[in-house]
Amino acid sequence: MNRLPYIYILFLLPMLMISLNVSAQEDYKLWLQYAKVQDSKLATEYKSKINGIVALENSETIQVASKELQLGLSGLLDTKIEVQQNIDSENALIFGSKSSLDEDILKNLKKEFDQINDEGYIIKTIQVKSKNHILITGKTDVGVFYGVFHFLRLLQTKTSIENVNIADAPKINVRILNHWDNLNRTVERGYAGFSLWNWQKLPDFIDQRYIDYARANASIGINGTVLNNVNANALILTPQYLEKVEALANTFRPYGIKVYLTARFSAPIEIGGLKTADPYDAEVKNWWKEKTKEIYKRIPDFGGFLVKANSEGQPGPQNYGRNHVDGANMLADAVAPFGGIVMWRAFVYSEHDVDDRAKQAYSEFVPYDGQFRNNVIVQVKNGAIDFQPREPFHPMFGAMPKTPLMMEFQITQEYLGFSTHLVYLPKLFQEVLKSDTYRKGKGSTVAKVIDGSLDNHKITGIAGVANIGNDINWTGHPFAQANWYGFGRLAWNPNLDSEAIADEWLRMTFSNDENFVNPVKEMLLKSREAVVNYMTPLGLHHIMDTGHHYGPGPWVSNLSRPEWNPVYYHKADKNGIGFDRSKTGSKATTQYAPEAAKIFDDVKTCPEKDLLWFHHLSWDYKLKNGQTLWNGMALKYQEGVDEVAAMQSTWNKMGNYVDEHRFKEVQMLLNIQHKEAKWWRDACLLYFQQFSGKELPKRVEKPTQTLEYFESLKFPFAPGNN
Ligand code: BDP
Repeated sequence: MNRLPYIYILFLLPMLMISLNVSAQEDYKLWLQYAKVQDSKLATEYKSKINGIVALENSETIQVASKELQLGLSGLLDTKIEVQQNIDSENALIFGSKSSLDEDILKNLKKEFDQINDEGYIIKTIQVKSKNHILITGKTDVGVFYGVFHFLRLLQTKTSIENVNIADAPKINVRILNHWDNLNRTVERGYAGFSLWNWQKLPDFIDQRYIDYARANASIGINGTVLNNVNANALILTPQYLEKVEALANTFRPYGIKVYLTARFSAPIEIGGLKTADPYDAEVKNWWKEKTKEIYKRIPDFGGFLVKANSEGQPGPQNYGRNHVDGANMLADAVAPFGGIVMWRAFVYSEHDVDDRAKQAYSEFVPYDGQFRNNVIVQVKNGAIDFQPREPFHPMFGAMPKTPLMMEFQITQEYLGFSTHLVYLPKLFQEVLKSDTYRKGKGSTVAKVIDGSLDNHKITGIAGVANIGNDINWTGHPFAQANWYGFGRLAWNPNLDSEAIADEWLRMTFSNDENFVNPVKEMLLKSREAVVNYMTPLGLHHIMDTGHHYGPGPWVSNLSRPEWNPVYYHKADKNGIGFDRSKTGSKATTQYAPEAAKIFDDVKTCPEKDLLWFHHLSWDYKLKNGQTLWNGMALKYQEGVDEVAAMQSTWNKMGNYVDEHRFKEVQMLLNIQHKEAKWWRDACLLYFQQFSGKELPKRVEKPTQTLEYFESLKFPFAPGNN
């Protein structure tokens, strides 16, 4: 080693104490519990391999990495870990970036360094002066930090560190959370309390929560955060708020997290005093340039803007007869000199367009392929309607090769039972990422589109609409933490398996005991299909009650915009049910590559899980299992309810493996989920039965109430609906 290592104990104690006070509850600690290793053989191995830790640098990021290692190791190994000044003794855990390594080590790591990008890391057992050590390194400090978290994960998940040799790097550049947080601290579609950002106390008060938020994100490789709602308020761009944003950016910086903001397209009028926000207007262009300069002066690594324009009433370039390219490129030009990007959302549909809503974003955006500046990335929701329990992948992913497209997933459960229902979303995410667009033949998966490998894009991105609020457990449901975690892991590598992610999350969050991990993992993996079954089986979609989207509302038909009404989506009548999007219907299938279109078009090859998304079928249509559509659908609803009952009985046996608080919390939530699953089943089946005119099959339980009762339920104060 050619540089003096540094020690960092000074800051350790006070921070640790603050964090322990706040996180009295296990809930708060997320997957960073760092519980004592129970397996005595492994504990002995770990202790023997980690005599002390040696930091090779003292940048802010390496300081927080060192702190995390000390926190993690002292918990996992239940002993104080020495911070060493040098590596004279054997078995040190050494960490620092490439520039801090000496020639000999560098030479030996050439192969590994070639494999990783700037955010990647290497964790490797090395010899220095014939003594063994474990080295964590990377090309940048943040890479090292990610390596530190990976190393801690090995210990958290019972992995031997006897002879480590790991090189890993993220496959997607922009791995970002989208907070739909308003300046008054309400959260649009938020079910975990109020916004984390305490605007009133910022910039002077830095809540420990901000730091723990950054740690949690860094631990899963999330490197960006959009602080405010896509339904934007221009005030965020005023000096009064930018000062607060700057404080958050300063707090997150050591953790490798860049701050981004949503830009309200009409901001030049609302806060700039201009008469127009026309992107062709010289004054408007200049206003954005100056505004951007002002932001970068405060926040030199500001990430850029996220924009929802001409969608659901938000202002945009179309207000001035311009188009998405004009709007996006104007903002892109403003941020380009500073290395910023513009994430321009493709979530658009119009009440003036009589075409199938599922087709509108494609129709509006695909003609612009290749016309956006190279620092614009178009952000596309995973499906063409809106974050349903299940949607086929959005056709845009297979249709804009000359434009980088980023994925937008919703981690918050707007349409999946809020934070009350246990639904493991990485299953949903993985299903979408693995879907084949067939754009360049078989194997052109959505994952390859968004990681840029299919069309060689330089900027790549993936966004998750956050499910985080100021609830003590962050996400409302202890198991919803898995969705934040899983989003981050898949953002790092969209090819990871959701089962492996569930495994590591459970071990890190709760217990390594196989008697816990195995049954609860199974419960997680089945939970997504359960919610699909009790809400929207066989391709049904958007039949939630309107506005708040809480509970069933298949009967709703009186809203001003046709495509806001559930009846628009299920089209149930006495002849059958489903939305015909095939060649004989809206022809939405033609927006897919021919191979995919063919599969969806033909009722025989269309996956049954997507059947009623693409086809309108008679109640007597025969499903693959021989059941009629009516019976099959009713049985699916029942299956969903039964699955929740199975989840309850699994969980009820887990009391010995989990702290009492979380055990009870999950138990109560599962009880609500079971009640609500039955509500869904009964309300939907009673409603659809009016059209099918058929009896419920025997295995389906009798409804608990009448249809009139279900239709009469009103929820004026359902959360998340501002
Ligand atoms: C819908 C939500 C709405 C969001 C919108 C969006 O209901 O609150 O503003 O998406 O993504 O799912 O812009």
